Amino acid sequence: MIIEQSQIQDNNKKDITKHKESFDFLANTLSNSGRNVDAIIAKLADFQVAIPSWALGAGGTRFGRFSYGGEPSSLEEKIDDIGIIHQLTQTAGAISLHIPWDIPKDYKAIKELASSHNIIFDAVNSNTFQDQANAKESYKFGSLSNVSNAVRDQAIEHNIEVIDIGEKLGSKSITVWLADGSNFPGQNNFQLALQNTQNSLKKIYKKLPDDWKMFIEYKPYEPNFYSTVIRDWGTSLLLANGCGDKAYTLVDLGHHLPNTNIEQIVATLMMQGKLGGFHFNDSKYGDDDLTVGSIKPYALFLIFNELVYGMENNKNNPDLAWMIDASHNVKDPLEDLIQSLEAIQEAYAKALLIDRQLLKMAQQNNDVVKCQEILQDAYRTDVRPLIKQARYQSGGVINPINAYRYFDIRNKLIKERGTTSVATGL
Ligand SMILES: [Mn+2]
Repeated sequence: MIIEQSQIQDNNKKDITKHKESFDFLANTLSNSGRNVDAIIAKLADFQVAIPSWALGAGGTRFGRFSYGGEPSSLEEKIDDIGIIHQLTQTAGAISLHIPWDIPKDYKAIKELASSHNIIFDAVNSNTFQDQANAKESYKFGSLSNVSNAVRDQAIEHNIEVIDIGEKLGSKSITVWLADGSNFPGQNNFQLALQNTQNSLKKIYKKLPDDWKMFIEYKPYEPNFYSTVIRDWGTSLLLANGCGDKAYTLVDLGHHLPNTNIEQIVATLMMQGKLGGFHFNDSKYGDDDLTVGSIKPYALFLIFNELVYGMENNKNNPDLAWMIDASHNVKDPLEDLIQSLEAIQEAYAKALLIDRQLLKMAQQNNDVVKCQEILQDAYRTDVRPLIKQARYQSGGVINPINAYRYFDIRNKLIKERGTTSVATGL
């Protein structure tokens, strides 16, 4: 489903007067305090976040799953859904595929479809956390860390196949997340499991094309509850360093124990030039995969403070691969993703407002009160007119959720695809 550009323009007509008023006021205020509003808007417009192919249907929990109707049941339909989000927000110009759920049948056609929506293929994700039909070996007791050679080889082969598929689509990176670990003390030899994982990753790394990156994701627990082989950023960094220059750590906001200082992790990794990928979501207790910014927006802002600092100061760190890694249980997934994109842009815009010179001076003078005032002055600024302006200038809509509802997109998708279609991989 394609929304006509004229529909977008008509939709913006209702909102433009009110938007202009609030934008002009904010732009004036910011300019008067020495901020370069055009530069901020250009950065917001440039910022693109990948949508993973598994986020477009109802995720469900281990207790149940409640469908929305009109869910995409093929890779083509998933790309179409991201196309809708991108058309409205101009912020979702990339898709992250999960193999084997999303193996294209016709590569040329898939590439053409994506480019018709202005969508590129971001990192490809391997899957060794569940057994595939007809698989010879089982991942029940781990994949890259498994005690069995045959299981490890199968998992390595799978990752290499994922790289091959990604290459055909124009991807430039692979994300490896392992569910490997143990549920009970004594079940695993920690050292052997880590050593096996390092050796397996090295074999995958060897097959990595020169212009590719490998992202190593970590997670402290779940689905294994006693130990996880790649449990934290330090372990991930250790493994990445063991592989080589093209291997990086990936931070997923939900993959930390409660109250972890994620912004400090970001700062440390960027200083080392080793932060490669970033997965957005929000959480209250664990890997809750809730809408970005719905629970801890201030923490997200503090993380963006470090990301912006790193992007400006750590030229040894590559451009990051941004992705939303969330699950949608009680909201329309497309609306949920639009809300997440808005929250990401908001945190980014606020971080761009921080007066870095002033903050540095206050830090040098140990003026703790001033430091907090500078951060919170940026945080308390209502930056939404900047985001709307960036979207509007890029050809998107001023108010994406309103437009999504006004265009009645979910009902149109249900009409097109029916009420029982289920997104593959879920
Ligand atoms: Mn993730």
